[in-house]
Amino acid sequence: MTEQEHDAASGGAATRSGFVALIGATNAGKSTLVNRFVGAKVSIVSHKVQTTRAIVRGIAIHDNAQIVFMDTPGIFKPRRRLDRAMVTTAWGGAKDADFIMFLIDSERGLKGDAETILEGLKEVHQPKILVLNKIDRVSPEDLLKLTKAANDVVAFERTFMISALNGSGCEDVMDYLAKALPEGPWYYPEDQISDLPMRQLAAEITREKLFLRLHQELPYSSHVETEKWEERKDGSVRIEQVIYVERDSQKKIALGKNGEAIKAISMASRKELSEILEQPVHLFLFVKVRENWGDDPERFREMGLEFPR
Ligand SMILES: Nc1nc2c(ncn2[C@@H]2O[C@H](COP(=O)(O)OP(=O)(O)OP(=O)(O)O)[C@@H](O)[C@H]2O)c(=O)[nH]1
Ligand SMILES: [Mg+2]
Repeated sequence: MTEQEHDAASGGAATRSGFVALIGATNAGKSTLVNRFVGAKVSIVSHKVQTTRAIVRGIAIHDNAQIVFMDTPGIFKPRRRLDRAMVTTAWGGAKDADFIMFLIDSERGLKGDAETILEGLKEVHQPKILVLNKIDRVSPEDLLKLTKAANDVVAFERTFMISALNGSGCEDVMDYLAKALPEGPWYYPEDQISDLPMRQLAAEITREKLFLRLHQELPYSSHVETEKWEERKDGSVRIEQVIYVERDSQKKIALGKNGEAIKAISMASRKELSEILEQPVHLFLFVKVRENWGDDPERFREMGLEFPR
């Protein structure tokens, strides 16, 4: 679409566009919110911490604005090399954005990582809004206290109270951003909702199922890559993916007794992939041990992360 056509589509008003980075502690609900704004699943979600590993751009159109939401990894105190890469990436995302959205899990409040991030935000100079999420879990009184405490540290343009899960308050955030972003042409074609290549989204969907199904340290020690993608004449697609783990004992857990775990993960992933792709999917999962993949620059490149030295 040309700029003129955009103008026509938006009733003559000038188009607006920009990048909005979602920053927050891990598990605050950033990915849930991006999916809600976009109206489709572009970023994986789990109840576990450190689900998102690289920046995922989810693209939404609201009124005459194209808003590019940058879902970032949650910020926490890093231990492993992968942790460091994730946290650096999150702050890097903030630097590249026109607008910063600081998302807080209202139930957790400003404890721990959220407080550290708030301090860090003092050094970030783009306009910032505060978004209190999970309001379905807390009292209005606590929300007011939290609003005050956070605004005492950083001058936010506005504070919003939302539930990314049930959608309450989300429209107000979109209304605000659509007006606040700078005038300019749209960055992406109108029908594009994400910049993640399909192969990578498919790997992420499998990683989500792994996070949901497996416990303890395994989700954090694993990594999924799509190795083959073959469109078939009958309209189906054959996808081969490798789940990398670090140790043989982890491979056993990933496979499960009689292969039950891997079967369940594969079924759940295949089901969702065929919904997203709107075609039958044949999914083949392989579990491979690759010691220290968490120190392998190639794996980081695959994930879209810088390799921290
Ligand atoms: N009750 C409630 N739960 C929510 C809400 N928004 C998100 N959640 C839940 O919070 C958990 C974490 O959500 P994610 O979207 O993965 O959080 P995240 O901030 O992207 O987490 P990381 O990627 O690990 O940094 C999931 O179990 C969500 O279902 C909400 O508004 N209310
Ligand atoms: Mg996330």
